[in-house]
Amino acid sequence: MSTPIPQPPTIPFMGNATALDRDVPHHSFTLLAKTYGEIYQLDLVGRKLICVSSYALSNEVSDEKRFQKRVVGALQEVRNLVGDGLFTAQPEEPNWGIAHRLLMPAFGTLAVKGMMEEMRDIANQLLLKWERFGPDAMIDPSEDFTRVALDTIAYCSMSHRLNSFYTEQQPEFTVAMGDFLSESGLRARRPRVLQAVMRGATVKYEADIKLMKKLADRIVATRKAHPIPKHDLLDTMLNSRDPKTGQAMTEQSISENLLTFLIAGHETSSGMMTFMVYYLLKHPEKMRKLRAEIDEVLGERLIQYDDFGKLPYLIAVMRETLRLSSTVPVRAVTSLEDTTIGGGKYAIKKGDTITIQAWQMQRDPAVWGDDAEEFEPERMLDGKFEALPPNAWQPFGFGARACIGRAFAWQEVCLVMGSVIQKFDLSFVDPSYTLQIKQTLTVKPADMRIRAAPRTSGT
Ligand code: MNH
Repeated sequence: MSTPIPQPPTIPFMGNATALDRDVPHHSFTLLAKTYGEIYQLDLVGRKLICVSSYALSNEVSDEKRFQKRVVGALQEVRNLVGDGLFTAQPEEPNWGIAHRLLMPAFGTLAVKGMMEEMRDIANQLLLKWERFGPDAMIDPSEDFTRVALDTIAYCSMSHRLNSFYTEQQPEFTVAMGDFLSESGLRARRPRVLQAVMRGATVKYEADIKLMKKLADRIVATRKAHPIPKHDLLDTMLNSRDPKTGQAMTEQSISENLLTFLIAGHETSSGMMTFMVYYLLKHPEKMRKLRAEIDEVLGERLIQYDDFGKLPYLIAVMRETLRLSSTVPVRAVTSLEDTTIGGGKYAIKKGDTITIQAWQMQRDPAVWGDDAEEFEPERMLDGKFEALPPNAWQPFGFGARACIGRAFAWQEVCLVMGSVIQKFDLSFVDPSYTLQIKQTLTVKPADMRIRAAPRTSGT
């Protein structure tokens, strides 16, 4: 006999929609997990959503033979811009397979290694800015890491310079993308009748989409007309064929995937770097340990690709940051059959949507012990990390639909954060700052301000 899945009390017409915080639904999911435990379900204006928070259940629904990614909610709205691009394609859409097979090698470790100097070009812009602004400047790390991440992905994928570091405000394109992502989230949670009267928001939403599409289409068209002797991702998409079907990507699909990289490749990495600064500043002894490792390996010379393998504590800090604060906080799958999970305990219907709550799952004491809530990079050192149970650390998703940009993000964060810690003494402007969250498609720290004092040698 299965047990009913707990559900908070519903309100007529609204179901549980009012249980979710308008601006930061992430807070509500945390609260609901505290109240209802490893599993609960919500009725979101006619749509049933099952949420799992424990490691055991998350691991079970990470079985691709039984469950498959489903694009729902905010991600469904993001399709308004990027259609069936890699991130937002439904599993049955053929463009996913074509783009996936064609792009996997282009995002492989070796290919990404070849992007090192382009990544450095952009990273240097951040380092120079902080150095020149000096120790008294008040820095919004989230903004500057967004500049780094977005400029890096644009430069590496399509050799286009967004030049975000050369304007005081974020460039028009960045603003349009941020607003588009926030509004996509809001649209997903708005009842239809309300959406219909949101005229102003819709006009702005459509204008943002148009602006971004125009840039991507222009970049593709320009490259087609004027090829350059460079093998970036755009070149791969224009000139390779899917090894399985022999098909080329259509121009529309190329443009939608370029925008996909920009979306998927900037908030995720920039949020991760901002969380990393937060955790290191909250734990000065971990910062000292990381600093000592970097000083010993690098001294004052430039960080190189080969150094990443010699900085195990840096890697552990990165892993631990993503465990506690996955910037993609939820993933959705659907069941391929009527089934049960939890050893027969909970009945699941074919087609039910289940979300994996990464923040809860990656703090499950059953895996991480009593100090699961603590920032403890030591538990992520090589050896221990490999010995974790399957899917216990899953900030990049899983299976066929796992993150294609993982090697890219890893290299970028190693380079940027390794250099930042090497060159600056960071501090909070307000030492009593506690973590606030901003949510769009991803989550990141909000309202955090830091200072970055260039280190004089020997400190
Ligand atoms: Mn990324 C998919 C997290 C950096 C491009 N990414 C995913 C998924 C997660 C994820 C989780 C799976 C989502 C789902 O199941 O619905 N991604 C991250 C994190 C970082 C990240 C935590 C950085 C830190 N991602 C990047 C970068 C790029 C990128 C950088 C691009 C250059 N990610 C993608 C794409 C997909 C994806 C594309 C979709 C892959 C697919 O479905 O085939």
